[in-house]
Amino acid sequence: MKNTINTVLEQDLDTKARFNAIINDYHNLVTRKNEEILDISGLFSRYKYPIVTAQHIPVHWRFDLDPANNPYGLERIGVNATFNAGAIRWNNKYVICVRVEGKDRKSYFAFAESDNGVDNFMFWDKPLVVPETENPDINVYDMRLTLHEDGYVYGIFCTERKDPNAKPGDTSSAVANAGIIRSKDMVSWERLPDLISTSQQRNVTIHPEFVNGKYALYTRPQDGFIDTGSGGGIGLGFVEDMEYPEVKDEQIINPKIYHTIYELKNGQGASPIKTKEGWLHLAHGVRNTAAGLRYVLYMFVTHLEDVTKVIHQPAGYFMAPNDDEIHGDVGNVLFTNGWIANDAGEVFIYYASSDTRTHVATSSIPKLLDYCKNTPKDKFHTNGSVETIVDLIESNKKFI
Ligand code: M1P
Repeated sequence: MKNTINTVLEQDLDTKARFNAIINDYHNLVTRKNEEILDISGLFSRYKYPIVTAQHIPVHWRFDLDPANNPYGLERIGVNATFNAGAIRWNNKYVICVRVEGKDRKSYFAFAESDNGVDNFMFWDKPLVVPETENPDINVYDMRLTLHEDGYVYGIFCTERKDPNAKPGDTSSAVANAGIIRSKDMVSWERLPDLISTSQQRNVTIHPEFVNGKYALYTRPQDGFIDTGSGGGIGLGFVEDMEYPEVKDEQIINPKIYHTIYELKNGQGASPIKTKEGWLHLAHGVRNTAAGLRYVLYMFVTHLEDVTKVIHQPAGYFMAPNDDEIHGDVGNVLFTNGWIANDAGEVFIYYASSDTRTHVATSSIPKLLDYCKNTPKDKFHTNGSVETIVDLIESNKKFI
């Protein structure tokens, strides 16, 4: 996949000319028009170019542009990947909060905005300095942005720290939890306590409305840092006060299930979108293969009044990595934690491929509802799938 336009590599330039060429390449990249590619399924369109790659990170975040300090014009602070972006419609712009991972493996958040949601994303002036709790975050990632009816925009992300119970010499064990910030202007952010629950957590986001007067949070309880173990599934729990975010009455509303695309684990994407016919959810499902884990995206709809109740769930995946998307830092992964429905009912799905780059796919609320309501359900056994196909063939006989 060609991510950038590297004229600078084709030339032998002095330092100043090199910087000019780098800036010129950057300008061409961030102003390039994207091109819609219709998917044969009719469910969504992909776009030719990823919307954010490592090369989209502003030049002055990466290079010391003073030739006196940097006579060879070298990149000083490299970027490894730009992925798993939260998203929100804000001040008439499509705003994404990108997980930028440096070459040092640390992730941080950087906001970027676009007028049309599919190209020309420009980063705000600086990355976000996330306010800390008394227990500093070692790594942060995968922000979900949600405008709640209480008037705050909540940013819920994964905060990762070394496992305090790791044995001496174990330099890998970590603990994941949900960190929470909120803002009324998307500029100054207040850090709230981390989620208080009975397990490790990742993929947490807040329902945009109160449910019976309480905050409702989608959770993903897990026994360990990677394995969900006996826990897992997409949960829903209730919090009375976000300043003391203790999750109560957590229940699994969308479990992991044997021999499905969410057999090993799953996780809510961004907060659900309200429609006249229910809450539209986009999530990721994971299964294990001989080649490692495979992450795909799937959808379901919950009841407008009873948000714990799944009322529609198509069998199988909605989107899976295509031939380009399958490659990257962590291959065979599509992941989403941001989407935007605009006033016209168009839906912009921000997804990342293989923990490397960020893309957009577009669809619409009517199409997604039709997909969720009318795609056959999973019958969880092979003959059930064949019966479904045979039924379709029979009903199509009058058309062929
Ligand atoms: O590497 C794939 C994804 O793995 C994790 O997701 P989950 O907790 O569902 O397994 C996250 O680290 C995510 O950032 C990453 O994209």
